[in-house]
Amino acid sequence: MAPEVDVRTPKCMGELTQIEALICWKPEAGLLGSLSSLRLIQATGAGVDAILADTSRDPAVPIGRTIDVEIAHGMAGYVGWAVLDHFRGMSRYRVDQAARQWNQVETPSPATHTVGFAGVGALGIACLRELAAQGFATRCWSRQTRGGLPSETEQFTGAAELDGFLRGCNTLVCLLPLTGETRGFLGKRVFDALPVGAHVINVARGEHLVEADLLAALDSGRIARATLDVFTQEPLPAAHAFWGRGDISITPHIAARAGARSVAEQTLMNLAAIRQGGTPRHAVDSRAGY
Ligand code: NDP
Ligand code: OXD
Repeated sequence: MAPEVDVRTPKCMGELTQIEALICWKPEAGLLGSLSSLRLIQATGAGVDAILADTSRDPAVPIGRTIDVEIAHGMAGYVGWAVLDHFRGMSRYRVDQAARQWNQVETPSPATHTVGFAGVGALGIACLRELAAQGFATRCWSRQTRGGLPSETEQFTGAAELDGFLRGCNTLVCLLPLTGETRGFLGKRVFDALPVGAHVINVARGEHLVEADLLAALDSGRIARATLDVFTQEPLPAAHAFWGRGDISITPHIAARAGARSVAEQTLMNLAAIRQGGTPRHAVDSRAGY
């Protein structure tokens, strides 16, 4: 794409002080601090928690997130699948197929089912629009009000409106960034505020979930199902309690990826902007932590 660029790989980094831009997702601890000429950190994806966690990082070096149609479509497709699979009870047809049984079960109207999004940023909005287009009632919760929502979507903001938001979510989708404020968000307090029998989908970060609280909420029947793509420890250890549960669907952090081409394009574009005194696209606010 840009033959003039001197590209280094982890096995062949050369003189570290020559490196001007770093493309990464979970950099080796201390690496950022060793790159004294660094002008841009380009995240290969949307989440930057692992980059911000490197305390050797110079906070003045801007970080750009990679947001593209592939990651947005990937996330909207994954969340759409998870909502529909549970809402339409598709698992029963998989069982019926194995038993060669033909059992038609009436499908409720999606308008009777509310999907709530905790976090309605670059990926949350793509998912919300997809579910609204499928006829589901939608609501979202964020720090500030945002534009571009379908007109029927109910919007809630801030701690004061969290309970009101949760009370109406038949499905809750966590698409918050991982910050000091949001770590452990999916815990007892949130589960207790959801309607009995809700479905919880976590596609954000494993550390949003308090695992013991989820198991207790599933055991008590307060939560009917959880769909989890992200985990505190990845890969999820073979001995982990989640694997054996019929009421938890597990995928190995595959919900969405940005395309390699757009990571390259956005890196080149952002570096050019920085050289001209500008800022990267989808720049991270280091103080807010996302
Ligand atoms: P954005 O940064 O674009 O959006 C974040 C949203 O969360 C905004 O609506 C923001 O509200 C809201 N928010 C942040 N802090 C709070 C808070 N304290 N209280 C209430 N709302 C808050 O995130 P993305 O959409 O790009 O990414 C969402 C998540 O998806 C991230 O955790 C990311 O790591 C994860 N991810 C997972 C992937 C996977 O394959 N599983 C792939 C890609 C991303 P406001 O704008 O008002 O501040
Ligand atoms: C991301 C991810 O942050 O893949 O993009 O989780």
